[in-house]
Amino acid sequence: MKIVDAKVIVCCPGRNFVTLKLLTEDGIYGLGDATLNGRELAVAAYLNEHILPLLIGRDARRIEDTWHYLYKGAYWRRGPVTMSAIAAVDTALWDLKAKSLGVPLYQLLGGASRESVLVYGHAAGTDLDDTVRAVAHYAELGYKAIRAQSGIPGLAGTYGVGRGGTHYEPAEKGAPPENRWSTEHYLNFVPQMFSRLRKEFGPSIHLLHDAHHRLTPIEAARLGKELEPYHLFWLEDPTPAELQERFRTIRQHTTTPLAVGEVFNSIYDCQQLIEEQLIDYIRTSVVHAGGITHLRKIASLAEMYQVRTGAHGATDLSPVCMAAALHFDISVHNFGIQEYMPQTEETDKVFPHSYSFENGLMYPGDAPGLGVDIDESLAAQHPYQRAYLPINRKLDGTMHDW
Ligand code: KDG
Ligand code: MG
Repeated sequence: MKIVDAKVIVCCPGRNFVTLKLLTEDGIYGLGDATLNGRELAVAAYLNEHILPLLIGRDARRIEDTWHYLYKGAYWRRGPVTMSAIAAVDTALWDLKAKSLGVPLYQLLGGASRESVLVYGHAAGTDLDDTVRAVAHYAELGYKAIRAQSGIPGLAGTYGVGRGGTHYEPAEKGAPPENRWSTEHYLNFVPQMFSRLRKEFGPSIHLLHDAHHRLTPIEAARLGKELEPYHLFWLEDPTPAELQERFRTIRQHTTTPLAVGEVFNSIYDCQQLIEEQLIDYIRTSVVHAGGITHLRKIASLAEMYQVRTGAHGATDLSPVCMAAALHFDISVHNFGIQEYMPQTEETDKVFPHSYSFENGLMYPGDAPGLGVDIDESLAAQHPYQRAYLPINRKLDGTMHDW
């Protein structure tokens, strides 16, 4: 099953996506997501210039060997660009192999460990009342787990809160927008928000919150402690995680479960967090953490330490990644939850797929492979548009963590 053709498709059906398509001599093709939000063309160039020439003529069935060939062979290890490029190849090879055998991918990953995949949706409001309405809307849609974000009194705008709708887009066209931030305002507000949400929605619904890496460990410890009465499913990215031992401080002070890892690209980014049981959920994704092959190794390490998975699934991860995530989620034993932000209609048309959502749960479907395709002629009608994630400054203008 030799690879005879490989191409990188960059398109922007509302937002940018980078997709790898590998074709074999048998006429079967596989897809992999290579989207790195705000740095898309770096991965496209890495694939085009450095990886695709190595793939032509290789045996598409040798998934593990190809992973190490690209990882060890490059000499330069890790990093989001390299690992997203490797992930795209890896995902496309898994898709190809499952298609060639005529089975949905999860059958090659050990088969189904569960009947469905629990997902969480994003409710966000401009203020507390608006956030209550947004959570009610998601509850009506059937979500059993809801991430709640809100505009903060005293701050002009907050990342993750869409303008006049239930969805937000992580990146914006043109120069990076700038947000202003005050930890004091934020810490004073968030416990009030969850107090109100528990009063309105009762104890059963799972509530989650993302702090977007903006706190120091001791501030995060305070927040975790003050949120304890509201029993969050998780508090996400309380502090930047380059220094994994920083989580010891948070952990010593609070029983609020912690979730980290959407920016990680390797098992070495979370080894200490997992082995010291400093977190409860690992959020690495198929696209940014080296593909299904590497993600399974992270999940296996996590399983030994009772850490569960909770993969990143914002709209900057394409439907190809979502499909791969769902096959991973349904098969891996220590699955916890999957993030899900529905894509726009335009995006769903470019990437027709067999996965589905019903009543707060998702299903990868039983089509062979990933069960996702790309309509290349439609994709060509949506050319790339440069876009950036916003940046975050304190009230006095100092650049702050995201
Ligand atoms: O590209 C970055 C976004 O995907 C990220 O900011 C979204 O934090 C996020 C999340 O939890 O989905
Ligand atoms: Mg996040």
